[in-house]
Amino acid sequence: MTTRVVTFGTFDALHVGHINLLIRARALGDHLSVGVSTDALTLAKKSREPLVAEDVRASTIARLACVDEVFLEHSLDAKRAYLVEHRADILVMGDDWEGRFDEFADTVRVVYLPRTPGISTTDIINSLPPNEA
Ligand code: C2G
Repeated sequence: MTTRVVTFGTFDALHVGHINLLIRARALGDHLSVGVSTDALTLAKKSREPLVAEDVRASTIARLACVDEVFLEHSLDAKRAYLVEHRADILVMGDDWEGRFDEFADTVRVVYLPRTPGISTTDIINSLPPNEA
């Protein structure tokens, strides 16, 4: 019996916090599918364009040993359909989302993992020098 894990994210400016989450998510099962937010969804949920385009973010995530499958996440409202489409047994998210996906506990095990402290894409962006262009 294969235990299939699904998680979602933008994974912009990929960093150790993202990778720690993916490794821990994969360790909860035998197969990990990752929904990578499209550029349009990222703009909608973060009010900024991602630094790295969706195709590059998706292909980068796909190269990680702990990731078995990648798909594009087009909408935050389609999560139940994605979970069915990818035959999820477990939905994993960082605990900044604590409680936000409990509605799916009727069909999957919902796990919120502690975020890696001290790093975020926002901090990385804010640490960059102003664009002199
Ligand atoms: N994360 C983490 N530690 C950090 C930063 C991020 O564990 N220091 C986790 C987040 O909690 C999330 C995952 O890494 O589970 C991806 O983070 P983001 O790319 O910021 O994803 P987000 O914008 O929260 O998109 O449908 C859900 C959304 O697509 C999630």
